[in-house]
Amino acid sequence: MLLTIGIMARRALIIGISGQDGGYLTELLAREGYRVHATLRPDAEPPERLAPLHEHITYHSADLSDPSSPEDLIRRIEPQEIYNLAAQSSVAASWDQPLETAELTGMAVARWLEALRRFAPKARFFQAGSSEIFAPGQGRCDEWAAIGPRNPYGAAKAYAHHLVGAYRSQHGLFIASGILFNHESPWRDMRFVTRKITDGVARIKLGMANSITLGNLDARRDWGFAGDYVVAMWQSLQQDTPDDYVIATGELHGVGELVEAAFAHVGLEAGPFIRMDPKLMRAAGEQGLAGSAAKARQQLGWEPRTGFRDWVAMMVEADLERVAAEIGSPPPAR
Ligand code: NDP
Ligand code: GDR
Repeated sequence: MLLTIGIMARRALIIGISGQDGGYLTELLAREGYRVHATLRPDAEPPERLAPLHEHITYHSADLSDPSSPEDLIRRIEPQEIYNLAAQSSVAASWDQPLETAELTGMAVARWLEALRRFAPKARFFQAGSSEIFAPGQGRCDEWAAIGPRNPYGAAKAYAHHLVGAYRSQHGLFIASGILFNHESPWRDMRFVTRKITDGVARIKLGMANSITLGNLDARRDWGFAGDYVVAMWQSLQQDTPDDYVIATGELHGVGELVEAAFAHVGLEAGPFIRMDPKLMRAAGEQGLAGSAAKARQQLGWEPRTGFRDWVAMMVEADLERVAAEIGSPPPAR
């Protein structure tokens, strides 16, 4: 007699699947054999890039500002792993929307942790934290670097960071957090400087634009590739104990350097195409901080695999293809 042993797929809940990291994390979890449950705003459709993954995903319409939403979802789905990626994630926009940012990027985390404590204390929870919690002017930041946010987004993430630590020690819950430095990809939202630049370069190359307007070209960031960073998120939930991990490359690059690299990829000099707008300049944090991912390397075996020029090239190529399709022309041959 043939015995069929049904192996139940592990259930993960991704809060904020429609953003950049949600797509890469879903790819990873699908490869690992998970059933992925995910929240979408009421009436929102899943983004087109998730279409190839639809057979792995169950979508749940959720209004994250509704206090009962985490409890309802956790009780309905009974996830073993929860990844909280949802946030108002733009530093610049957080000055225009400080209350909304505090609510979704900060307060909503308290609602998730409380629902975890009450209804799924055995589930594992990943919180997407940010390097924006750190005070400026430090050397390479590890998990013990001084906290001193300089904008409403960083302040909301700092609140969430402290809350994660408090819930972990007070209630013994498995809550891991990634203190994530900037990470980019072709799925990055256009509000962020990398994508603004690579989209601009593609449009200029294809004759659809003649300039890109930017703020501070001397601003520096520790940038990596998003596809590498979601690996650390997953790994941090596969450990014996929960912890905080800085996820970073340890390298600083300037916005001007990124502009040069993106234009060089299509064989153009950047100079004639760059315009400056003082309104896009920021008051603080422009020197940039580098991160030390030594703990993640050691405990998770994580490392950034994709180099600066490689992911910049990947983004430019993806934007060339997309813009060419928009205007009905083949991407330029090189
Ligand atoms: P995105 O901004 O691309 O995605 C944010 C997600 O949050 C989207 O799914 C978005 O949904 C959702 N969201 C935003 N506002 C609301 C709302 N009011 N109600 C419901 N959902 C909402 O972020 P990333 O994928 O780049 O980042 C993932 C997480 O990692 C975020 O928490 C971010 O702060 C953090 N992080 C990211 C870094 C990076 O460099 N990418 C670095 C450090 C931290 P919708 O599409 O409907 O707007
Ligand atoms: P950041 O990302 O604020 O670091 O937050 P962003 O890409 O917006 O800015 C990076 C740097 O580029 C400079 N800059 C410009 N930025 C934008 N957006 N537009 C411009 O035209 C421009 N010109 C220069 C900025 O001043 C800044 O120095 C990202 C987000 O993903 C957060 O969610 C995350 O927590 C942090 O990274 C770590």
